[in-house]
Amino acid sequence: MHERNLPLRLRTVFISDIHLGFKGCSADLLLDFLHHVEMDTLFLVGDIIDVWSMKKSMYWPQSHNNVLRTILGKAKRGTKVIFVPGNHDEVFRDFDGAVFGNLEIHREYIHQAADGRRMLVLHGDEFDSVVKCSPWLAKLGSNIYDMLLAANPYINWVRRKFDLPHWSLSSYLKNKAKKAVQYIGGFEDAVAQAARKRGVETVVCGHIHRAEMRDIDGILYCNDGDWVESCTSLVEDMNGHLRLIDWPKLREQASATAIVLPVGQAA
Ligand SMILES: [Mn+2]
Repeated sequence: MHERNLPLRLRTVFISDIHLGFKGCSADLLLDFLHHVEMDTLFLVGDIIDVWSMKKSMYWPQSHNNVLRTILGKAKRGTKVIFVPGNHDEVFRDFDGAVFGNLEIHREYIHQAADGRRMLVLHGDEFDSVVKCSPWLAKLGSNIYDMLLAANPYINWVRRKFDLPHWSLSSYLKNKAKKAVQYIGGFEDAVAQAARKRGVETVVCGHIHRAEMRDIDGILYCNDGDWVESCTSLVEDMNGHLRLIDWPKLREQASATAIVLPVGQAA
């Protein structure tokens, strides 16, 4: 099933929140993506290995190994790999500044785009305390929605048995959704504000598993998404144009011979 198209040549690829060692990781799709792209620099923007999850239960299938091997293989063949650890792999933060051939570890990094503009790269968990609201509320809402919907009649049947008032799923979810939107907005604003303070025009982060590229008061906020659910990445082409790639969607749209990048935005 391997197409013979040429790999996409990119200047930079940013991926994060892969969560290797966690059952939810979409390793096969990521491998497919990595086999289709070549880049000068690969940024691993944190939560690459889910050390938290592995401490709870050991899970390490062959495909997760293959992801690491593929990345290290690219480093061996000349790609500069820059690992900016996240909160799930924060043990690697102790290695800030370490250089292993083409692989470097940095707490955060300033990347220079093809047009010379400076891009601050960080994972983003440092802004959880600023936002003061659980990032998982955002995910929770959508994940348990179907489950709750199905359970709703039973929940209310049980509540009636105990003479409890009727519980409204829709108002519960409305509240959750509102909190999720507040959280995401607060997070994005906090990241953009930090970038402004640092004197850069562009910031790249991950952490909240929500791909985004938009202007926030003059700062270009980029979030490369995740490889648990959305399977997204941020890429910079040879001219310094930035694009978000939704790999499953792009794969579906691709012709038999070529994968064409979506129209991008100047970095
Ligand atoms: Mn994270």
